[in-house]
Amino acid sequence: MRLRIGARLFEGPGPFLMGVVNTTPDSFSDGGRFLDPGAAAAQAERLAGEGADLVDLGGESTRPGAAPVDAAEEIRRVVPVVARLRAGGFRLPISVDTRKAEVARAALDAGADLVNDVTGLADPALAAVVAAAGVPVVLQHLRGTPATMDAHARYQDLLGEVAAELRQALARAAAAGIPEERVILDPGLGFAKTPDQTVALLARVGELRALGRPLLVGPSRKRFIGHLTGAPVEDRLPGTLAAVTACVLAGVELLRVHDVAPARQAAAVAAALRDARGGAGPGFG
Ligand code: HH2
Repeated sequence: MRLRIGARLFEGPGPFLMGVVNTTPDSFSDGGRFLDPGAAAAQAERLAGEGADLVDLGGESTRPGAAPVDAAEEIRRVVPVVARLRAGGFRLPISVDTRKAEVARAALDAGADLVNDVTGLADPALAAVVAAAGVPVVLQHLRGTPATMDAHARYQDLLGEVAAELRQALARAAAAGIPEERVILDPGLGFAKTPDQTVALLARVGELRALGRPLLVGPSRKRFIGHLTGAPVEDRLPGTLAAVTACVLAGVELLRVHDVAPARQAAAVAAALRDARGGAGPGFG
């Protein structure tokens, strides 16, 4: 990949790690821990120290069935954290995880560098904000909304339909004036996918490289790991690291994780294996 995000040029196969900080009361794994802006900023600094390449700040949980948050409340949660980090000289690019134009605008004004939209620019107003700011954007695959997505997990051809819908998201971006060179694509693990579908998608994620854009994948602590292992959310790090390894071997450039230090180690070993065999392959073997 070759993409400037804030002050940093991301170049090469990576993998690069996006550390997650949720300033929410109800996120599925870290809800309630970083609601205070000082605690959230401290967590971002901690993840930077663990080797994150950028951080992703979210003020609304997108877990299935999560209660929606209005824009003013989401701004109140996220923007003080961005402002505090920038005032303190935080050196990493900051991503804002939002599907709302007003939140993106306020976070970008406060110093965020990237918009991470789990809806893949379903809202033209958000596309317009991204286009006007000239920032890069993550377009994630989703059907419906986080509240309704579980009902939309029906596919004849899972990989083909996800790829086609990511192409539609790219077209929405282009129509809004966002050049393809600024787009990162994400298949959206667990978003409008059952655990079995998530595993099936992960097994073939490398095929999405044919879309021609850098890939971001977020396996961290997700439901499919619990489904496969019975592990509760707080015990899903080993499963997360297995998924990180699979992604790196398949050529995924960016991983969104809560546990940066362990993911850094897994990603380093996986990247060495990938490179020793001459690069990413279609499978993992
Ligand atoms: N997953 C979550 C949130 N945002 N963004 C992208 N691009 N890809 C993902 O897979 C992704 C995402 C869900 O995880 P988390 O932020 O930990 O939980 P919650 O949505 O409950 O805040």
